[in-house]
Amino acid sequence: MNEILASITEAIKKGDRKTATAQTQAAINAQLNAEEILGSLVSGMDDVGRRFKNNEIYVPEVLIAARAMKESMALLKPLLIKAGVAPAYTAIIGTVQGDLHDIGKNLVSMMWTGANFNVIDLGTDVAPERFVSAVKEHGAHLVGLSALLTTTMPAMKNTVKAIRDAGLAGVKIAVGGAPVTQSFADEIGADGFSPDAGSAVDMARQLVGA
Ligand code: B1M
Repeated sequence: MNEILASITEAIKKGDRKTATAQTQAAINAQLNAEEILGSLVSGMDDVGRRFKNNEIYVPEVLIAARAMKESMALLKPLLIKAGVAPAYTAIIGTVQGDLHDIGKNLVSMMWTGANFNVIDLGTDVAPERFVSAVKEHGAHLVGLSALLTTTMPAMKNTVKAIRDAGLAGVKIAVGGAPVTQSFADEIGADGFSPDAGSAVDMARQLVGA
């Protein structure tokens, strides 16, 4: 692998924002292929996700790596647009109605962005109809629902039902959050469940067939 690309991956893994952005700029100046530069960034975030899933690192390290990724992506974005490289998949994410917890949802959003999904984050306390209209508006492939309260788990069920009732057959629904389990996900008819933001990337890729 090209030395600059390898150093970008290493910098993201370490959450080293300065090196990540400097090396991304160096790769751009050296006219390296935009998709390969993107690949080096995604590969760094993949490693962050794997270590988070294995409890080798914790939330602060993920946030620091995601910030390095975000700033490097900002440099790369004009080049990706020029080269016509767009994320292949769009995901809508939000915390369900009645629930204001967003720390875990934001981590999943960052990890999906790091895996090169186009993520539309609807925020917290999102009504089922808003999820439905966002899926239609953006032609989403995936919807991610987060719930942190046992009292808002029924809202997750209602949201899955609203999306199914809207006849959005192609869209996959992923759920997660501290009280959510695989058996609850099965019960409400979700397509996927993951217990953490690292596994949420594997789940998302699997659901959309990436
Ligand atoms: Co709240 N709260 N809270 N709270 N809060 C909990 C969740 C609680 C367990 C605390 C407790 O009692 N021990 C409890 C819920 C009990 C229950 O329902 N079983 C609780 C309660 C009761 C409440 C209030 C009702 C308190 C009150 O007002 N009486 C109230 C509700 C407000 C509302 O939402 N309507 C409330 C309010 C708040 C704050 C606003 C103060 C704040 C939220 C700030 C914010 O999010 N911006 C807050 C916080 C911070 C917590 C705790 C302390 C931490 C939650 C958190 O961010 N964890 C929490 C207790 C605890 O967990 N120790 C608690 C870190 C985060 C990284 O983990 O969100 O689980 P988590 O996300 C993980 C996974 O779950 C998964 O990946 C993430 C990363 O690995 N994941 C997904 C999450 N979403 C996913 C989606 C996926 C896939 C994976 O696919 C789409």
